[in-house]
Amino acid sequence: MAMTKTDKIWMNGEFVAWDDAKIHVLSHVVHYGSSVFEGIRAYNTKKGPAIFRLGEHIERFINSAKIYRMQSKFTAEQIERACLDVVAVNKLTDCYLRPLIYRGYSHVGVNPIGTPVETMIAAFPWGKYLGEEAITKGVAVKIGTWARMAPNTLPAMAKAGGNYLNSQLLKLEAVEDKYEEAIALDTQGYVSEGSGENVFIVIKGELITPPVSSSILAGITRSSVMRIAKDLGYTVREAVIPREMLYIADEFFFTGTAVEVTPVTSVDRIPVGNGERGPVTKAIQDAFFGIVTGELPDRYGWLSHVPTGAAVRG
Ligand code: PPE
Repeated sequence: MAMTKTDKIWMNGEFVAWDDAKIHVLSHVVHYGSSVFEGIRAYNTKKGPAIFRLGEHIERFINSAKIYRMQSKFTAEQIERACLDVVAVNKLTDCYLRPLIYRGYSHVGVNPIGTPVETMIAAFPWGKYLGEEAITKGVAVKIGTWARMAPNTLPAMAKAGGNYLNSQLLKLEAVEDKYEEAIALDTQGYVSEGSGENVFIVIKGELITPPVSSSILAGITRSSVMRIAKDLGYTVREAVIPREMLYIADEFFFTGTAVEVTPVTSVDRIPVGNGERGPVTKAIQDAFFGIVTGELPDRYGWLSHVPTGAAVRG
């Protein structure tokens, strides 16, 4: 499962060789989880690589940092520019971008005040999140025994490194029990999200997804799918979902940058519908993959094309 290295990583405004992109072991982030991050995909299109919803990702990135009172030295525009550059410099086409703002090295102690706020962006190839067959065949999930963060504990709307300790507990449990993924309930017992994915169910042709008040990350793929589904003529609702609704849904799918749109075909070994990818999920996938790859018109202005050749800096 080793990752594919690329040439350069952007660190605080400079391109650094992949193997030299290091930090000190006493950095605040290593000890206290003080980081916020993004996951963004670029897809190869006929006009070269294009980054999907770059502006929205960087907006959420800056907002996550704001919640933790972290101020990057770089503006949203500079970070967007650096994302385009990091794809171009590494001559990537289909790839995943990982921007991170983190508290660096100055002192040990919880108090983060005075730590340097660092910014980095890496880009590298990343295939299908839950396996090559997941997109068509679907995945088996269980309800995790760990709940998502309670409101007023860790803010779920911030895409913070620390939140992923909860995600790791869920994922470890899923793998241990031979499932592809675990779904977390919120502390009230309602459906929240997967370890790294938002959830949608389809009941009688209507799409339902949990609201932000169910301790979810406000996913950008989630909002894209809501928009696509409405334009395809489906009703889409944000509603609190009781666990048992997952067992009786006609269809169930995940959304996320890494997972894209992936069908869920069983929950706690109970088949969803007939246990295969359903027609609504397929219709959403066709529209989603068509848009991200530029096969369908970019009717929402979601693609940022990566300038190549002379425009590339660094
Ligand atoms: N919820 C969680 C907890 C989450 O981590 C993600 C993305 C989503 C929902 C979907 O959000 P969006 O990507 O904006 O549609 N998870 C990222 C990290 C996955 C990882 O393993 O790392 C991702 O998909 O990039």
